[in-house]
Amino acid sequence: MMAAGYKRPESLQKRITGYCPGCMHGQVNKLIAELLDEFGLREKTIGVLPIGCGTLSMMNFNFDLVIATHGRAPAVATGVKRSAPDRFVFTYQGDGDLAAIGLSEIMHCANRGENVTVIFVNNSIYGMTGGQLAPTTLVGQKSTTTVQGRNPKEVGYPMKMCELISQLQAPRYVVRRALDSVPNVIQAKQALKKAFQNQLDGKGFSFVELLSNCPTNWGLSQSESLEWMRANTMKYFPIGDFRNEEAAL
Ligand SMILES: Cc1ncc(C[n+]2csc(CCOP(=O)(O)OP(=O)(O)O)c2C)c(N)n1
Repeated sequence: MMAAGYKRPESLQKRITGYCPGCMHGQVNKLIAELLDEFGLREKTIGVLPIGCGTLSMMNFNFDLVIATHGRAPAVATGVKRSAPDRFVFTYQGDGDLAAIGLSEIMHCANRGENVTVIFVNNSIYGMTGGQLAPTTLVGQKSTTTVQGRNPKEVGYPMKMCELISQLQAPRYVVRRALDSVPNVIQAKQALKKAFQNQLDGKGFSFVELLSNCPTNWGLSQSESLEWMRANTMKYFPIGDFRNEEAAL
């Protein structure tokens, strides 16, 4: 008899992801798909994808999707959710998409307290386009547009999106987790689960930031990139709960 092992979630297509070896986008895809299966939401879900490596998720997810490029995902998600409130609606966005091109959309969606879930994959670089500076690139971190490392005198300091969004009154759940280790991935899944449940309960806006890696553009192996995250990214962007309220404001 075969031992029971891992079963691919129905919410994932039967294919190998197109992500670079060691990139955690594939892990995030898997966590979302597992949760949609666990909640029985696959046929009720409309995911809103960004521009960036997150766009490639369209080939991995096995449920309805809209692609809203250049940071417009929170605005499109607003329209989808308001016109079809019985659908489960989430956005999936990188840091260039969400914190640069789409800064206005995310802030206003959060400020309106829309009943959607935003999943923010922060790898502190523009991954898809070849490693340019992002709003979240760390001070001193090299990118193809800051070859000497980020200099705050020229391009400002890295932006902390959880801290900014949690200053607003309406958001219900604003948390940061990291994908550097198995225990932290399990914590990330718990946070996504809570954010999904909030939407099902009609509680309003949830924002889950997941600190991630980009081995290709950081020029590191997977294990080196995870070490680098622990030594650098996670120091500047502390994991934790920035807003986690039981009662709606
Ligand atoms: C108007 C416009 N500007 C820039 C781009 C190029 N572009 C595509 S993806 C991307 C950045 C994506 O970076 P991020 O959101 O950090 O996601 P990642 O790929 O790292 O997951 C950019 C700038 C574009 N396609 N159109």
